[in-house]
Amino acid sequence: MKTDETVVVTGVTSGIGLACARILLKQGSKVIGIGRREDRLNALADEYHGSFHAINCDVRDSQTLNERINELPAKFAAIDKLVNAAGLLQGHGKLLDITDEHIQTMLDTNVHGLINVTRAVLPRLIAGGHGHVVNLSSIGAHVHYQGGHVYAASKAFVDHFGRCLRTELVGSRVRLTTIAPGKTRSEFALVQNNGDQVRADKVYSSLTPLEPEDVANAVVWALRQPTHVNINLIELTPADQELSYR
Ligand code: 8X3
Repeated sequence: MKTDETVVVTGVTSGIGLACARILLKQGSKVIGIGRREDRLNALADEYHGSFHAINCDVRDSQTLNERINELPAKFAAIDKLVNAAGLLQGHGKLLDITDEHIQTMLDTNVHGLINVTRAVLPRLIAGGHGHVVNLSSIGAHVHYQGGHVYAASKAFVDHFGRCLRTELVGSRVRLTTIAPGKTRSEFALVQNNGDQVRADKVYSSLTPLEPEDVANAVVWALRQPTHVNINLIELTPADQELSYR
């Protein structure tokens, strides 16, 4: 499929965000990639010269985010779609085992960051009259498990925020989809384990995890449905992921 559209993707420097960007770019979309790692953003801009516009910004920083969106080059200024993929899990164990900093970072990124980007981009989606927002939630939003607390609840926020926002968007021709993946092989586990690769690898040792491309395929499938169809929610997990804690 060949497309002519501009898509904002957050969390674009790794994992699901990166996989979404690569598929979209391959299909001919222009991508505005938001991420914190300048070297990776520059590499993407070099690789997809002319089709990829980098915004080096933390989604928690709403002021910089709004400035960057408002000063987009003309070629990228009409935004059609938004994929909110930035999100993270930090720390292990029960609520009293994680630090205040872990809690703050997760809530600021997964909740406030998603709100910041959505508010910065939504006026352009509405103006275009055919927009689409895809929010990356998590299976953790739909099941409860020990150690889930702040992270899983932040993803439940993403689910519910999306459902409420969708009621506002009816009639605007802006669609909204929530994607809730289970275990997905990415730097997610490395971040959770503070860069400890051995511990990170153990996260995926008991099953064959989803690959970021598996999730990105679901994202792009939702984006490619006819305009009268709104995919509300997709939940996908590794075939072997235990869900008996539901
Ligand atoms: C994280 C998914 O299954 O590791 O978003 O809790 S899982």
